[in-house]
Amino acid sequence: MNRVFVPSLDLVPRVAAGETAAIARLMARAESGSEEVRAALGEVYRGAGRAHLIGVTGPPGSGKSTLVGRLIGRLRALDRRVAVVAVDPSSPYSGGAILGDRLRMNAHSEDPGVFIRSLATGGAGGGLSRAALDLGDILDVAGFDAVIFETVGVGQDEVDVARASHTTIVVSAPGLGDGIQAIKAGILEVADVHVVSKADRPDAAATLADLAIMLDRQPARPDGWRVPALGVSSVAGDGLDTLVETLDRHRTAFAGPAGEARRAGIAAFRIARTADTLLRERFATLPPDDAERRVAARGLDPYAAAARRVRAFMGEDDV
Ligand SMILES: Nc1nc2c(ncn2[C@@H]2O[C@H](COP(=O)(O)OP(=O)(O)OP(=O)(O)O)[C@@H](O)[C@H]2O)c(=O)[nH]1
Ligand SMILES: [Mg+2]
Repeated sequence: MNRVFVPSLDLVPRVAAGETAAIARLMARAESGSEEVRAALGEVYRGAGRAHLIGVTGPPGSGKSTLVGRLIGRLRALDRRVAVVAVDPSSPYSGGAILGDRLRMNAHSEDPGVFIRSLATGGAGGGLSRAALDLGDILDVAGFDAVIFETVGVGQDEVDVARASHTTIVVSAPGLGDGIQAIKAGILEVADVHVVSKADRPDAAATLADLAIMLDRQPARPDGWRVPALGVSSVAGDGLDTLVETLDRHRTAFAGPAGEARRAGIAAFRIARTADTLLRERFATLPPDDAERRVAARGLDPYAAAARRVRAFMGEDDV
């Protein structure tokens, strides 16, 4: 049976009323990024701003999903509604990750105060972060108090999602390799909070100490926030209270004057990513010309051909 198409703008009040079907539908449209959904997403953005957006990133297997599962439990105990967007890179090697994450978070699957959604891919060139952050706005408007983005800290786009949150947690597993791995991937400096996971393991203390030394060597941040390194065991449940307290403290700091530059940075990032999406889409719909043939024959170079295409839509009002 074909359902009547409900315009995205009409879904917005239903999302704001917390209607799960409307939330899922608008999220699917936001992910696909159709032109029809843009005005609705604009309205959603303007209505959002209450939720705490928390990015959780770190190397594969560092314990992010288990930690997020535990965090959901703690936040629910405080009567907060929690949504999770698990961002999974489109790599075929990560095919099992989503199922695994679902299983780990399954304890909450019957709870209406918890919403979990996996985002597979948003296409090339920043589409993933654009889509993830749009989904965050939808969940924000839907009344979730916290929206957690879990991303593997490998690709730039994934790290960017975490960075564009209000509070970024970088999770490292104990052991020499992981600390170094985190720095290599360039995710050390995006952390507002460092978590050394699996603190029940005997080698966790050494990793925590290494991290503390590294953090001491970092120059003071302009916003005055001192980045803590916390040991957390999702298995034993240790360190979770401190983590929740720290998240709340950072959220308060972020909301005040000290967070102004960060908020502006996130806004700039979102404008840039959305512009990327619009330009790519618009570019793809340009009528074909003879450029491909001429570039292939080396009668025209890619720069001249690209400049010609860019000129073809510059000056147009309607992107
Ligand atoms: N000992 C111990 N093991 C843990 C803890 N937390 C997670 N693990 C184990 O670490 C492994 C990876 O945990 P995940 O939570 O799937 O890690 P992840 O970072 O989400 O992994 P990807 O999403 O695949 O990158 C699993 O085998 C967990 O059981 C902990 O607190 N202590
Ligand atoms: Mg995971």
